[in-house]
Parts: sequence; C-alpha cells; structure tokens
Amino acid sequence: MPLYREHHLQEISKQFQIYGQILHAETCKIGHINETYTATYDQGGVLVRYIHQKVNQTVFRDPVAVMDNVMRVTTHLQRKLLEQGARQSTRRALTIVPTRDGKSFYCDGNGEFWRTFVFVERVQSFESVQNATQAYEAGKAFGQFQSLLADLPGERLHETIPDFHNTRKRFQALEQAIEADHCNRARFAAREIDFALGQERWINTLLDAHAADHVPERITHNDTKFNNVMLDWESGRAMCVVDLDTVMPGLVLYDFGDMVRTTTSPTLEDEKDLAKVQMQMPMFEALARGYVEAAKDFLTPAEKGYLAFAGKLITFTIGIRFLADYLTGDRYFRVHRPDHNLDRCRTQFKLVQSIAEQEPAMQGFVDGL
Ligand code: GN1
Ligand code: MG
Repeated sequence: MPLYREHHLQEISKQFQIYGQILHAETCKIGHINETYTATYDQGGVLVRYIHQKVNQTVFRDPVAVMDNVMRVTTHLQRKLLEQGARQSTRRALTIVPTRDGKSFYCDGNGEFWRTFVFVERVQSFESVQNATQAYEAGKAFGQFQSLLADLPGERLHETIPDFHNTRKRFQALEQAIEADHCNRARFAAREIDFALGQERWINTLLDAHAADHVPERITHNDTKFNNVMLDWESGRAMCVVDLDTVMPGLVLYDFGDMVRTTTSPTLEDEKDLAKVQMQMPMFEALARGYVEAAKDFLTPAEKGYLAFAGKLITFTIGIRFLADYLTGDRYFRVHRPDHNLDRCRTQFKLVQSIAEQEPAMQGFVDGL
C-alpha cells in the first residue's frame, strides 16, 4: 500500500473505538466495489485485527442508509446468536466497531465514508467451490442468515440500490448501452448481445410472480456470492456471511440464484475456457439441501418451485450487467485486464445455457426435498 494511504488510514483508525496502536494495514483484494483494508493493532501486547472499509459512493448513493441497515442487521444477528447460546458469536456474524462518538461510520474530510468491523479470525473464503460440502455449507449459511433476519423488528429496511435484481430494468439498461454504444465496443460483443436479447421472454417471471403475490418480499442478502461465505479453517464449516451492504428487502430466490451462479460451476467468475464452465448437479444438490434445510421454517412451496429457475435468472442478470458495463466503458465493476467484463459476461452466459439444459432435473431434485 502506498505510504500516504497508510498515513491516511492511521488517521481514519483513530476515529473508531479501538484501543491500541495500529501497526500495519494491507489492501484486501476481494470484491469489485468497496476498498477494504486489514489492519493489525497492538492491544495490550496482543495483536488484534480489524477491517477498515471505504464505501463506494458511486454504487451506494446513500451511505447513511447503507450503514443504518448494516447496523440494524448486525445488531439483530448478534442478539439472536446470543439468545441461542451460540459460542464465538463475533465469528458467526459481523460486528461493527463504532466511532468514538458512537456512530456506525466516519465521514472524512474528503467526504468519504469509512466503517470498521471486527476481523473474523481463522476463516477463509474461496473464489470457487472446491467440493460439494462447501456448496452445502454456503446454502446453509445464507438460509440461516435469512432465517435469523425474518423477525427483524422495526421499519422496512432501506432499499440501498433500488431495483438491484430487477431483470427487466437491467435488460433495459443493456438495450440503452447497445443503442448508445459509446465506446464502439458492440461489434466485439455481437454474439453476446444476440444471446442476451434472445432471452427476453422469461425475464419477467419472478417480477410477475411477486406482483401477483405468489412470492413474498423478505429480508435478503442480495450478494450471495460464494466468496461472501467465511469458512472455518479447521472444520470447513461456514462461520459467517459478509458483505452486508445490499441487505435489503428482496426475494429469497435472488439470493438462491446467486448461490447457484457462484457455487455450482468449479470455475472462476471470469474463466476464459468456457468448456470448463458447467452447472454440476452434485454441487447443486448439496447447495439446495443446505439451503432448504436452513430455510424450511419459512420457505413456501411457491418459492421452492422457482429455485432452479432463479439460478438461471440471476446468472443471466449478472451476465447482462457485465455486458452493459463492458459496453459503457467499465465504469461500475473494477476490471483487472482488457475485456474483463466481456469475459465475465461470456462465463455467465455459458453457465445460463448449462443451467437451462439441466433445469428440469434441478427442479426435480428440489421438489423431492
Ligand atoms: C459485485 O463487489 P462484489 O464482488 O461483492 C456486485 C454484485 C455482483 C458481483 C459480481 C453492489 O459484488 O451485485 O453480483 O459484483 N455488487 C454490487 O461478481 O453491485
Ligand atoms: Mg458485494
């Protein structure tokens, strides 16, 4: 990390209720949106770590609302875990470290929003799934997360990114990006554009089901990527889920769909060898078992009936977001190489096809659970 940043971070760290001296901090490269640092402190002679994170305000336009949600959610999770007698509750749900004046975030002189979390030790996340046990653990972790939040008291959570998983709106944004073709890139993505536009007939399915009251709104995570599940080093069991910025009202199907997208193919999100990108039934079965076990208390038959479809829908939705971002000049997702968003889009579309081929078998399995 450049020195000036380290200096800046020292200033930031002083704002939070941390006792001890900051020794060093490293950038954490996971995630396409926020800036995250792992900082080590000397606290009474013991090394203790914290996460400092700068909120991306281009993506999260109302960081106060984001932090209001995150605070309510983390407080509730901790309370429920303690009620249940869970051990190591601060490894099982994130804990916000407040500022010295008791706020959940610090706004620095540049108008940047910073927040601090207790670092969860002896856990790790993976960019792709190694085995079916991990898929099971991911399903269970997000199912439990939704279940613990089902009785969150108080008002409806803020919609921090309106229409986040609204496939129709995402589709319209893609159409506009194609039409404008600001960067002259549409010619390099002709096949992907064709594919995307050809899927229109089924993109309203969940929007319609929700409008007709077949599937209810709940409190959902909305970014249930496999790398947002922290697994215990020793046991391999899921300890906690992270990345709570998009926790807001939503459909559980969107959460499950993103789990399917990120746990059922053994590949990375930007795998270039498309032959390797495949929905693998054993992974799906483990994922669905874990999820349905944890969600059985609230999941309705109607919701269950869309689980396989949701995998296809969310994979497609993220795919068109990558494609639109490629066409508009990589302004949303952080990229690490030329054409990165186009590669990510291709990977998603290959997975959509693989899911579509196996959708009846996938749903058949869920129906038997
Ligand atoms: C973004 O930054 P990260 O990886 O947690 C995005 C998700 C996408 C994901 C694709 C707020 O999440 O919606 O599914 O990239 N988050 C936001 O990898 O847009
Ligand atoms: Mg995220």
